[in-house]
Amino acid sequence: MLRLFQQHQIRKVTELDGMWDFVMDGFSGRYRLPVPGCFEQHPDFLDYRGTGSYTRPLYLDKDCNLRLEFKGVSHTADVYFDDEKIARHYNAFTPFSAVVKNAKQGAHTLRVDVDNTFGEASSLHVPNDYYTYGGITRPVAMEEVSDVYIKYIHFTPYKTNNIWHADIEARLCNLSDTEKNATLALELFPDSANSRPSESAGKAVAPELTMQAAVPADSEVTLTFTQEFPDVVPWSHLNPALYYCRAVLSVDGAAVDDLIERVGFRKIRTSGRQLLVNEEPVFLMGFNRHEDYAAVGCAIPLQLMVQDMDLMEAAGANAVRTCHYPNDERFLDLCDERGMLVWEENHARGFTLERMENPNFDRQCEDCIREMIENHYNHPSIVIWGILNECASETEIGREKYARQYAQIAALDASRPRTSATCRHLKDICLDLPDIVSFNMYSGWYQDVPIDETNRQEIEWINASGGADKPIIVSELGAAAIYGYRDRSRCKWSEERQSDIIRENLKVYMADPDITGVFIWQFADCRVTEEEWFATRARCHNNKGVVDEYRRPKIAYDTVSEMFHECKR
Ligand code: ADA
Repeated sequence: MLRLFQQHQIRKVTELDGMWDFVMDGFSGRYRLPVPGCFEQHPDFLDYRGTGSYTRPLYLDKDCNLRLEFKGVSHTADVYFDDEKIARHYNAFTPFSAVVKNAKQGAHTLRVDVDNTFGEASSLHVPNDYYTYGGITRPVAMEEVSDVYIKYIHFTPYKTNNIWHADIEARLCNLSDTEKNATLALELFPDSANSRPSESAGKAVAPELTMQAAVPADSEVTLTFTQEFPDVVPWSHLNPALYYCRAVLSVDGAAVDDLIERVGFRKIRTSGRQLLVNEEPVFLMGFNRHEDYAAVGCAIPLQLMVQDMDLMEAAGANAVRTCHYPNDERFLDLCDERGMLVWEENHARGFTLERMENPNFDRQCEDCIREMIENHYNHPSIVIWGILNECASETEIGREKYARQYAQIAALDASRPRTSATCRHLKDICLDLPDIVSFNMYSGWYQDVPIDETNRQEIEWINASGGADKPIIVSELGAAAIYGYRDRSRCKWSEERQSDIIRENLKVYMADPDITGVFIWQFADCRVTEEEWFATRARCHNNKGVVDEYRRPKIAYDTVSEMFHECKR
């Protein structure tokens, strides 16, 4: 399953989840591994960092244009179709695709070489306070696409004269060597499972939109529609009403392709210290959540995503931060359905200037941002785009990179505010750049400092450094505890002390009118790389979860739940 809803009724899609043949360079054995999956799940590869090859047969029952969609391969993929290289992709956390024009009917072989090694070629996957797994870690599908097909649809809702409208951008691709006359028809239907019962359930909520366009040979064109939708129910975290936007592409009068997206009518903007969802201020009470689960690594199946969502909702959270990379679209679909507000961010954690000056860094960040926004644009739950967690924002060269990435996001999507979580306290020189200022602060854990006083000093610094009239989010606060370690001394690393520190921090931040949201670091314990991290990470895990890596709650889970449910903001 690639998404939580059907995206095609005309285009033929075959999901390629299942057992694939696998060989690991340097190992003589031949294996069968599950896809999606991390190869670390196999006892021979528990902590292996290297290169391996997944292979499986494909059978085409007719000549066709074959499109392969990969939702995530960790961390570098080289894709071969019958030994012809058809794609290369870096970054475990963003989707990519490849098209084989006029693939012949019959049996073929698909091979994916994966590489999770560290080195200069990889500027974003580095030894870090989370683990870079190896494998085809998210779903894969093959599709038969017509000569002209729909590459993507971007749906931008907004209100004019108190009536909902949307700008709808459709990107068409012509694979053939002749110009094609295409007609695109769009309709919008309520997702009755996720919208308030309304008389429009099941019926289109606006007249069908159609547009003709000539698509030149071997090229792509963008069609833009604007339509008012007077009768729709808005999406919010309190009532996550969703709609299906269905596009049907016809050539010479015959329907040849389609694409169904799921959207929500909501407008996000900032006003002074406030973050507004449909003009209503919201106080974010969230968790930082790594895609990591004890038994399956980063290849989290839907069942366990749902368990995480249920636990976060039960704790009273209304937000989640996809620390520190774009997430699996099935989880984002869940957030859309449940009304969980999302801060999604590009892939970066804790880079010094030296690491930011890796010759691959700028391009790899740019690719990640483009793929994140192009693929995740329509999720109504994503309300903030983030970049560069705790990178070198205290340096001029770092500032140039922050500014470039903020500008790239604004060019791709002007409808959402941007932020970045800083830890360059009292020396950050980038706070004038984002729409929202966010900071990570571990008062009581790394620094035994008075929380309120430290917070006041930070906010005064923010006010003097370009953030005076912007929302402020505490993007990380927390402490570590080893699951099951109780100690009446309430010493650090005990569950009791973790609960105390989180309670004291939440008391200050939730009562501060200058702060519009908090994200607990972190939801669940996660694996980290031994290199550089073993000394401060017992068990080679980041143990600041309020649940452990098996989602067993610590005392702090109940403390957060008590505080979030009592919050009256
Ligand atoms: C930083 C970082 C997190 C995590 C945290 C910690 O704020 O953003 O990824 O490493 O520190 O646990 O210390």
